[in-house]
Amino acid sequence: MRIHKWLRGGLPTLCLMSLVSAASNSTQTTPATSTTSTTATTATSSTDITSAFYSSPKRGLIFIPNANFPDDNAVWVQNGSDLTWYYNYKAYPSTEYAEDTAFQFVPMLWGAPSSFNDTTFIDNVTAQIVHGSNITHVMGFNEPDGTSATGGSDIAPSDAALYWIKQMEPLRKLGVLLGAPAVTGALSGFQWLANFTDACDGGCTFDFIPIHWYGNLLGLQNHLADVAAAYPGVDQWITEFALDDAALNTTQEFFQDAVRFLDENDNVTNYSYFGSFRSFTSNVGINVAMLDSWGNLTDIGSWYLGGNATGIIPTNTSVTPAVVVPTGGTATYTLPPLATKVSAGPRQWAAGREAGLAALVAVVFLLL
Ligand SMILES: *[C@@H]1O[C@H](CO)[C@@H](O)[C@H](O)[C@H]1NC(C)=O
Ligand SMILES: *[C@@H]1O[C@H](CO)[C@@H](O)[C@H](O)[C@H]1NC(C)=O
Ligand SMILES: *[C@@H]1O[C@H](CO)[C@@H](O)[C@H](O)[C@H]1NC(C)=O
Ligand SMILES: *[C@@H]1O[C@H](CO)[C@@H](O)[C@H](O)[C@H]1NC(C)=O
Ligand SMILES: *[C@@H]1O[C@H](CO)[C@@H](O)[C@H](O)[C@H]1NC(C)=O
Ligand SMILES: *[C@@H]1O[C@H](CO)[C@@H](O)[C@H](O)[C@H]1NC(C)=O
Ligand SMILES: *[C@@H]1O[C@H](CO)[C@@H](O)[C@H](O)[C@H]1NC(C)=O
Ligand SMILES: *[C@@H]1O[C@H](CO)[C@@H](O)[C@H](O)[C@H]1NC(C)=O
Ligand SMILES: *[C@@H]1O[C@H](CO)[C@@H](O)[C@H](O)[C@H]1NC(C)=O
Ligand SMILES: *[C@@H]1O[C@H](CO)[C@@H](O)[C@H](O)[C@H]1NC(C)=O
Ligand SMILES: *[C@@H]1O[C@H](CO)[C@@H](O)[C@H](O)[C@H]1NC(C)=O
Ligand SMILES: CC(=O)N[C@H]1CO[C@H](CO)[C@@H](O)[C@@H]1O
Repeated sequence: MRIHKWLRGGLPTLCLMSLVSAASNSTQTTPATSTTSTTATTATSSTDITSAFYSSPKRGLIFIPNANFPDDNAVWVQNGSDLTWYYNYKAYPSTEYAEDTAFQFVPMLWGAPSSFNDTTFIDNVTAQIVHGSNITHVMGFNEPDGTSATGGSDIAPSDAALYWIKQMEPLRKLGVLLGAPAVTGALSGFQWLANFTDACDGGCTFDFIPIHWYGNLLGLQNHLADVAAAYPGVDQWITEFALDDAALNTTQEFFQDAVRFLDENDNVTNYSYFGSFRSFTSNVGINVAMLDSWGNLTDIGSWYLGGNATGIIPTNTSVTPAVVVPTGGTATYTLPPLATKVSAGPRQWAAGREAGLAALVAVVFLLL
């Protein structure tokens, strides 16, 4: 597990970061997160990075609320974009895309509700369906085996089972397919899911399994094979993945090889790449970014949308926000009584010049 930069540029990207103990380069042969008993995968031989790429209906958007550069929101739904669905870690769609019926929204119960009796999530999702929203899939907790320090929702499996039975399971009666809790790519993820399933005692059903991976191609391949062995026949959605903190050519090679692998893998029905932000705001290295510092699509960004290389190089150049969000305040939110391990009290976010802005974004992110 590594320490990550927090909240640079005010983006709440920390909330999305997976715990990774695998090495972040393509030379490692035994991912630390892989269980050796179930896999004997060798990485598919890497191909040269190609300028022309291709589109895929499996691709979706991780939408990160972006108060500083609102014009960027149009990039992902521009004419020709192959992105068909998105999630935003929330129960309800982002206003930016609320009217876009071609861009399917997938709600998520991000973490523990404010109390066991707080049914805001299921009430809201049910109301959306009743009002005619095209909701066919709903995802469970985001990195419940991870702590808040890395953006995990930090829920005990036994608590999560109670929340699931109350607010997720009933949605299946409305014809909605449920995504399992999206655990981190670390070994603890498998343990957490097994404990969750035990605690559910047959009361929790998932139709697909969201997966997070930060690391190299072989690690991704082994991890997906491990998940397939543990949960055979369950559709896999790779809802966060990237080779973080690597050189640009290595990052691009990973992107193309990983995306080809996911498209060819019949177990994988959907995937969303971690990178829909400007390079200088990234907390996982500038080279993963789909936008440069000014909001132009990088090669990876264009490839992901179904286009060809743009030749735009991501940089670490800091750009002044187009919209300055007022600063000040400390992020707080009500701690759920059933949740464990979460330290109590108001949260102090990252210090530094962006702390106020970051705190505000974090409040919006966590409360809305
Ligand atoms: C790749 O990862 C291995 C194992 O963590 C490490 O020993 C090596 O230094 C890394 N190589 C590069 C080029 O980063
Ligand atoms: C991706 O997810 C959506 C749900 O939002 C689903 O309708 C769609 O069929 C999936 N894409 C593929 C290629 O399976
Ligand atoms: C979108 O792109 C297609 C093909 O390039 C073109 O035929 C169509 O007119 C475009 N639509 C808009 C609204 O720009
Ligand atoms: C939760 O709801 C149950 C059933 O309505 C009720 O008995 C209980 O007092 C409520 N708990 C809280 C903390 O409000
Ligand atoms: C869901 O919650 C959001 C935020 O509170 C609210 O704006 C929206 O109207 C709710 N949707 C429904 C259908 O109740
Ligand atoms: C819902 O979205 C899916 C995926 O985009 C699409 O296949 C389906 O036709 C949509 N259904 C309705 C009723 O709009
Ligand atoms: C899973 O349960 C086992 C047995 O109670 C416990 O030792 C372990 O810490 C739990 N792991 C997680 C990630 O919840
Ligand atoms: C897909 O899942 C099945 C189990 O359902 C597994 O046997 C198979 O190896 C998986 N394929 C890949 C490419 O991981
Ligand atoms: C990336 O560039 C470095 C330096 O030019 C080179 O040594 C390395 O082989 C390249 N890696 C890939 C994957 O192209
Ligand atoms: C990408 O480049 C290829 C080869 O030059 C070309 O055939 C294709 O039309 C291009 N795609 C787009 C979306 O421009
Ligand atoms: C980008 O610049 C910031 C200072 O503005 C620095 O803290 C950070 O380490 C740099 N990131 C990279 C990946 O070079
Ligand atoms: C090469 C390129 O397209 N650069 C553009 C990046 O975005 C800025 C701001 O929108 C434009 O001014 C550049 O022309």
